[in-house]
Amino acid sequence: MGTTVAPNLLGAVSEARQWDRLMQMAKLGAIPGDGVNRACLTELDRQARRLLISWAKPLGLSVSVDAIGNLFLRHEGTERGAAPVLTGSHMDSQPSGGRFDGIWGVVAGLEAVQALRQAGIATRRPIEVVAWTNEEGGRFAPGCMGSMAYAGYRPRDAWDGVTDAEGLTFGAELAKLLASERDIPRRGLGVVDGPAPFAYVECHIEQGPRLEAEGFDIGVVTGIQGSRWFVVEVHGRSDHAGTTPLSLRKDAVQDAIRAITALNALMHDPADLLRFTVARIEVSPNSSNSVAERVRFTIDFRHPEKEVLLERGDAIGRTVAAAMTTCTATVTERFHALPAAFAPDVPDAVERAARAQGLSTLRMSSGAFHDAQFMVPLCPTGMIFVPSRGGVSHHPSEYTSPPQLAAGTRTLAAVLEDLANR
Ligand code: HGY
Ligand code: MN
Ligand code: MN
Repeated sequence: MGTTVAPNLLGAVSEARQWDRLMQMAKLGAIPGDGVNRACLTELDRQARRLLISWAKPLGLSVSVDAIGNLFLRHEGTERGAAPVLTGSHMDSQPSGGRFDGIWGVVAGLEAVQALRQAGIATRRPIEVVAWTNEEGGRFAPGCMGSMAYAGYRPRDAWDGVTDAEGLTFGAELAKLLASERDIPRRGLGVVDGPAPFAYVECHIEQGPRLEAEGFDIGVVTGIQGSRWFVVEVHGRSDHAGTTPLSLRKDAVQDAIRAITALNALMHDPADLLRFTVARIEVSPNSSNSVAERVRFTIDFRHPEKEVLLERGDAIGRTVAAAMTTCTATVTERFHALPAAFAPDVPDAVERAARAQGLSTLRMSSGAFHDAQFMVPLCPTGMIFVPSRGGVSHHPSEYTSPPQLAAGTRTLAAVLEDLANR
């Protein structure tokens, strides 16, 4: 156990050390406007993992990696064989992301464990800090591959053939990462190869406006809305833009527009609860004077109610087919995560820990998806939110202040001490 340097656990959490680590991580993939572009399984991702390990090893934490690249930092408990308490998040970012989405949850987990050790607090259960592979799904769709494989929700090799914009496959890029980490001990894959964790708690920025607008310090997350991702491919025929009469065209762009318009009608929600996003559209041959032969566009559809998620989501295929006039279309579902509700154990522990520190708390659900939702079937699960300035995320200007982040990490430290001694 590290030398006892702090009178108590909360005093051992260092706002400055945490902020400094986040700013070091933000340099790996820095983009203008204080943003970060650090896609999973890239050289930048490998550098970020090595930086995290360089902070963990001097603390005496043991480092391991599993078959899908999830990275674990383990703090031993007095009862080595006890099921561990798991905390963490993801290190990959959106292409035009911020300095806190995901990475704060990993750095906060390390900070909380370091504080426990510096305060000389032993825990009965081991605590493991995890960095999940590919939560964002930006480079390789879908997101949450690491946590889905860990939870046995999908086979480890389910996405090996998925390609990125350069045509590189997830399987090949994962193999490259694992080869670069040959020096790191391997471990089994979650509940596929071993027992479930005792509990899971994840720190994450809110990525929405409520905590700031309503003046709360900590979000006690009670659940996560459902998400479904689809890819639509519209197939037409490329023709000369100057010579081909409209009556003979099979214009994939025009039919894709009809499909998106019809989908907007399908997804209309006067209550503005439903989230329907088309944000990636690829056209080929993508030349101004050749009629488009193919359009590929993504759908990100979310809703807090399972019935709506299933009913509207299952109507996407026939809505697209009905919109075709001269082209054909295929619709493929890439991600299917039903709404997840957290059992009271961990949210109650979060609320208790925050209030004991005089922090104000708001019970709320998450509009963003998180790795936590795949932990729900395995063990008591919860999340700790801190405010996002202006509710902004997935943007370089994403911001949460050092004191706000430290309040979240002190809450995490208290929750980990509580859960790891149950
Ligand atoms: O898209 C999401 O909800 C998450 O931020 N990756
Ligand atoms: Mn995230
Ligand atoms: Mn994100």
